[in-house]
Amino acid sequence: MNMEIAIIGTQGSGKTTLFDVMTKGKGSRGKGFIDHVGKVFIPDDRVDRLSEIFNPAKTTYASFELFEFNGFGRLWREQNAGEIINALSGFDAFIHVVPDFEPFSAVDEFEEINLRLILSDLSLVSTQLKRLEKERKVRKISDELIEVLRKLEDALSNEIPVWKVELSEREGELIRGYTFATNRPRIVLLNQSEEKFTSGEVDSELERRLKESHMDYLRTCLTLEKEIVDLEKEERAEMFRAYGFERPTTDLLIQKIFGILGYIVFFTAGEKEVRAWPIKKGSTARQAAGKIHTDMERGFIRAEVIGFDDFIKAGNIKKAKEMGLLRLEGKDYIVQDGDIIVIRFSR
Ligand SMILES: Nc1nc2c(ncn2[C@@H]2O[C@H](COP(=O)(O)OP(=O)(O)OP(=O)(O)O)[C@@H](O)[C@H]2O)c(=O)[nH]1
Ligand SMILES: [Mg+2]
Repeated sequence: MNMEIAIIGTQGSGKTTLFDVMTKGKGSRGKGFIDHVGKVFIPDDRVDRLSEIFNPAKTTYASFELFEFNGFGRLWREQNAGEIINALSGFDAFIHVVPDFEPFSAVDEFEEINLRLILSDLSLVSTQLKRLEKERKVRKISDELIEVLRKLEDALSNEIPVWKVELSEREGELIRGYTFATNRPRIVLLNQSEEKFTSGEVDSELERRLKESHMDYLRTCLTLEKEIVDLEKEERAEMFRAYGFERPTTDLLIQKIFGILGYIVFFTAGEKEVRAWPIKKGSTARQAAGKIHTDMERGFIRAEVIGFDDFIKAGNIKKAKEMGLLRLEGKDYIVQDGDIIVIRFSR
């Protein structure tokens, strides 16, 4: 399964601008609450190096699906909250764009989305409770489930998000199947005016609230960034530097998304293709094989593995073998970030 990331934010906050920057303008129109959908390719120097060495017919960067989701923005209606929450089930994380330029108040816009997320979850929980109470008359429903949902309903009614509610392990398990909006991993992107961005000014009240909600945030000026990414490659780097961007926001966002979702990247490399594969940290060699092809997972024998740095040291596979840097690993080997892997399998 590919990672799916949704951009959310109030109307006019800069979602489309961010979407265009991240997909390089190559998205297409979506349906329902989704305005745009596209692929984001993850720039990776290691892929470039491997590509130089293997000179493959095809080079494939890791990617994820990006969506501009307007269920909490222009298309938000409290009475449609149930429908909106249903549309969220596939998203692994949110990028929440908060506008910090005239005439917006960043704090208000941030809180407006928080409120809409809470109202959506409240609608989900209340609908569930009503349904379960009814079903209870004809079949056995776990009291525990009803209790934990009541606990959440109570919290949400007091504007407390799901992530803040203390739950036991058992309670957490009971609600695992529900797709709440207020406990979805989220990164805040503060979309500033050019002046605020270049002067480094951040509203202290907003900063306090972000910190209080343990939310990671990045700052940018999207209109400026969009102008820069539209430039030729050489000019681009220079302009990014001139305007004080540490790195393009897309790169920073990707880094953060990988961090909060716990993803790493492994590589496959050969004459046909050099390719980067995102995978959950802690995955086994066999699971990695399954990402490439189900046949490889089924018929998995072993993996030949070499870390990226070791491979660069050796220069090529033959040399790596001679140097004893290429390791044979079994199905339970835990894949490390940057591993180059060849799967041996039987058909
Ligand atoms: N000053 C300033 N204006 C911006 C910035 N980013 C976006 N805008 C403006 O805000 C308006 C909305 O930008 P969009 O990217 O379309 O915002 P959106 O969130 O997709 O809007 P909807 O999908 O209609 O809710 C445009 O007119 C942009 O030019 C920014 O960084 N600074
Ligand atoms: Mg838009």
